[in-house]
Amino acid sequence: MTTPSDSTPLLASTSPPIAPASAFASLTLVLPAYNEAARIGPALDELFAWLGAPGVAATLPPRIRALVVDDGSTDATAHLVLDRPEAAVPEDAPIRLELLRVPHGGKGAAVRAGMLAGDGDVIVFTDADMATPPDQLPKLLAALEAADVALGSRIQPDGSDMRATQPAYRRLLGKVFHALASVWVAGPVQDTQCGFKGYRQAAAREVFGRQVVTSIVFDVELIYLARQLGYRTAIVPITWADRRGSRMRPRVGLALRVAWDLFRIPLVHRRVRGPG
Ligand SMILES: Nc1nc2c(ncn2[C@@H]2O[C@H](COP(=O)(O)OP(=O)(O)O)[C@@H](O)[C@H]2O)c(=O)[nH]1
Ligand SMILES: [Mg+2]
Repeated sequence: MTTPSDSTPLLASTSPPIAPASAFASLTLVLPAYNEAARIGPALDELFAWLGAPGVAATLPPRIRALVVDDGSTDATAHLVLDRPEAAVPEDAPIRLELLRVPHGGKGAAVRAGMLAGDGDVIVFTDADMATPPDQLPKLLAALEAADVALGSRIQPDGSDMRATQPAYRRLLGKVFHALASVWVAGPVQDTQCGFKGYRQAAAREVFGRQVVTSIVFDVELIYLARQLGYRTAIVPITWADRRGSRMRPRVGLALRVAWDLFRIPLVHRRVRGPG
């Protein structure tokens, strides 16, 4: 005779694990891209392969928009995006690829344009080279169920640092930058520069509506604004791997711009205060 307690483990082991559905109805994934013809094809292959993998859709919001923001690429980036099958599906398809073209203004300006154009309940930006693999998205979405802002972090709970895959000069520049940013602007956030951050829509409208910095310092400004506005902010450890073909070139002009932008953030936003 089979008792209920005998049959329970059998049932559990033959059923697929049921992953929790997302609490959100829609997601916009903003992908800034500038002259990315060499990298955007494989990166979008990786993204859409993951989104279409068995079991993945059930864990994500039912409506997903991937929004590539191209600010005047002079190569085939825009064509490569528009020619993809995911861009040719109907407007109301569950998963769709879109292109937003804006005047050239740098990564910060492109991200701002995408974050303000995105209509998802949650809006996430991520580097178009997929340095953060798409399978990290559920971690960010889960964090946003209890937070307004979720910041990807390449530093793991055990202290190991995914930025170890970067070239040595980038790690050194990163340390100098962090020392300046943490004292003056960013406070306790350890990895300000991770290109993987998510916002509930209302927080995105508020924060990106106030963003003025368009250089690589814009990430620090976002953290500063979220703090001033009193948003609940989650730090989300994610896996990450440096991808070849970085567009960042360390130059004197860039260093001066970074110093100036860091300096002015608290001054520009000195009157920004959250409710209460
Ligand atoms: N739209 C836009 N995207 C940019 C610009 N500069 C960098 N990006 C994007 O920002 C992301 C990260 O750039 P990447 O060169 O990989 O920088 P790194 O990973 O920090 O070395 C990529 O998706 C780039 O295409 C820019 O001027 N405009
Ligand atoms: Mg990169």
